Amino acid sequence: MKQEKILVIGASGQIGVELTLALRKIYGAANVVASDLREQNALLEGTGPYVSMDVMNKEMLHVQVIRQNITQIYLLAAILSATGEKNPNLAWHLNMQGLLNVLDIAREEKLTKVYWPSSIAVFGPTSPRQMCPQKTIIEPTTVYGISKYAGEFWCNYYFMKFGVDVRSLRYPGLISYKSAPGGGTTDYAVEIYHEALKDGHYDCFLEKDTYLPMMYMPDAIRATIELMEAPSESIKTRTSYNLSGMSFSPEEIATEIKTHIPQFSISYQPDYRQAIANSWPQSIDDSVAREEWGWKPEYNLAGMTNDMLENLQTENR
Ligand code: NAD
Ligand code: AKB
Repeated sequence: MKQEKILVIGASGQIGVELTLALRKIYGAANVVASDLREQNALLEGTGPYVSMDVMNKEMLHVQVIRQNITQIYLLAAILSATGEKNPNLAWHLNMQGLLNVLDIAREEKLTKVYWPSSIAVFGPTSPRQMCPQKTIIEPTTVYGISKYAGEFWCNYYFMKFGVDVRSLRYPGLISYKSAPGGGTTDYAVEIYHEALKDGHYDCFLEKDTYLPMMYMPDAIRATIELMEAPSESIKTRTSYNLSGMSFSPEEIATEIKTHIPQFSISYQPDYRQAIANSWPQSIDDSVAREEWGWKPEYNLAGMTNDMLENLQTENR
């Protein structure tokens, strides 16, 4: 069997750090090259190779792929929903051109696999709000959602036309303690744990009853690796798979935190991110992922809260 050599692009981000570390455990540190626009990352330091690189520079990317004998790419560099609404042109440009650069190189260099995440942000106000199905009305109203939906069809196109084995998940909002989130609407569900431990109070930028689909990072990393390791014939969806973990509101996560920190309090000051959250479904039907490659989440709100607080407290000690 050919030894895989993986390039993770956007490795210094919220998902990238944990995915790089998980891939290094499976494939060996030397076989997973981390790369990012950022010069370095303290959490990745000393764990394996790291190159500073801009995914928009196709020539540089191509040279790295050839020089490092790369066989797989995980593309995580993107601008997320909240930052995207502040700078729509930049979000569209990076989210589209970055993906097209990777897909072209994957085709030319006959890479074995490519991973590229989509998001629940593909759905818009006309999609079903509860248990939003894999195939439904999809009319996104954010530039981030538009770029993800277009990206899904580029992935499908490169698979159908050129046989590029590109796989994708529509992640919900991801919650983690290792690396900070990078400008999304669901970021409140990470900030709230930090603020609960630091100040005992959190001023939330969403209304208390804003339900959104969410997932704890260990489930997201496992889903990504399980998808990428599934036999090609099981992957029948070449746009992107719905993926579900849990759904909760700011009020519910605050109540769960109070079972650990009784004095914790929350207030609500909704801002522009409320409109983004209101345009997304409250829960996701991921039955196609469950049927086609056996997806099953492990964490619920209580299990995640236990783990988040325990790990953040250990880090602060
Ligand atoms: P992030 O913002 O935390 O990380 C993105 C990384 O990409 C950053 O380290 C940034 O420095 C890097 N980057 C930006 N521009 C670059 C460029 N031109 N060249 C190279 N690197 C560049 O994002 P994340 O939360 O880790 O998300 C990763 C992917 O997962 C994105 O495609 C995002 O849309 C998707 N996603 C994330 C979530 C979530 O909740 N975190 C949910 C759904 C989908
Ligand atoms: C965001 O809020 O933009 C991301 C996402 C759901 O894609 N977390």
